[in-house]
Amino acid sequence: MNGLYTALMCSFDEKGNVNEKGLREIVRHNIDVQQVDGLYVNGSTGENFLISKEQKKQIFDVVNNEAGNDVKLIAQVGALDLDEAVELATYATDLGYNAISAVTPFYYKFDFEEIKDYYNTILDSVDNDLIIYSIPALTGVNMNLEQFGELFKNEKVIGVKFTAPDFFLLERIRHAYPNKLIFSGFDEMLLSASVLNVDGAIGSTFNVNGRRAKQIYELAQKGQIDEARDVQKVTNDLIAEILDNGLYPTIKEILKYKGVDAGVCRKPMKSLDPEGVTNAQHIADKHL
Ligand code: NGF
Repeated sequence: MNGLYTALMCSFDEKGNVNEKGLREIVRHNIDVQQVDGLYVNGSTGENFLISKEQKKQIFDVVNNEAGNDVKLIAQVGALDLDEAVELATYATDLGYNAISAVTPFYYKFDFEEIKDYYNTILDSVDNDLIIYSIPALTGVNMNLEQFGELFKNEKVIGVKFTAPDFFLLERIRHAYPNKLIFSGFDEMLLSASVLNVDGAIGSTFNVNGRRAKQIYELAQKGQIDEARDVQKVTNDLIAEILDNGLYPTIKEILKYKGVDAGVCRKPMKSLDPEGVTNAQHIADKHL
């Protein structure tokens, strides 16, 4: 399961429906042009928390059908409705997804026993491996080394998608659990995470900048740190401008500019105004 995974965007039409043709184009663009090793489906970048259970299933289907066996597939199934999480985990597993992933339960202040029960409940119901999705900035859930260790005791928990700027904790997890997979989650920090020997990365900007991300990761693995730093610098020039203009709508606009029918974001996420569209096109011309 090592390697670089795109946190896959989904194409929606103006009414918020999944645009299947556009979604297929995004999948192909990531496989054929960005040449990533895998796709992380229905994560934050896929606007997972803005869509219905039926749409999540529809997206799992379409991506699986388009990608076939070309790349590895991870299905993010985490949901506050634990029955839904179990249903989605079963659905994606039956489709043949290589692993599932689940965001830590959020909004309510769950204690650690509740978080552990959430993961074990999902895993008891499916014959698949799971990657914890830890993203404290969005969930407010900050787990420590011991708590990760407690979740890792379940052998079906094979790793973590670590989306946090805490390199102390990242190094401690790497050192303590050499056999678990760690995926770096912040694209702008990929080199720093790669130096700490992560097993791969999952990122939103890989939808448009996947080849450079792979270069950073591979150069770091070979110990070519100066070269990797140069590619991270160019990457961060791009990411800084994408973040300034609005993360997901700008990535969609860049995809559209490249001929990929990426559609619009689901409300209440805003679309870009005409000035934002022009900015996105300038960003693409300048950096891609
Ligand atoms: O979009 C976010 C929110 N994080 C992504 C990524 O960690 C999310 C990251 O690539 C993800 O993998 C998913 O869709 O589930 C950032 O967009 C990127 O580093 C720019 O900051 O924090």
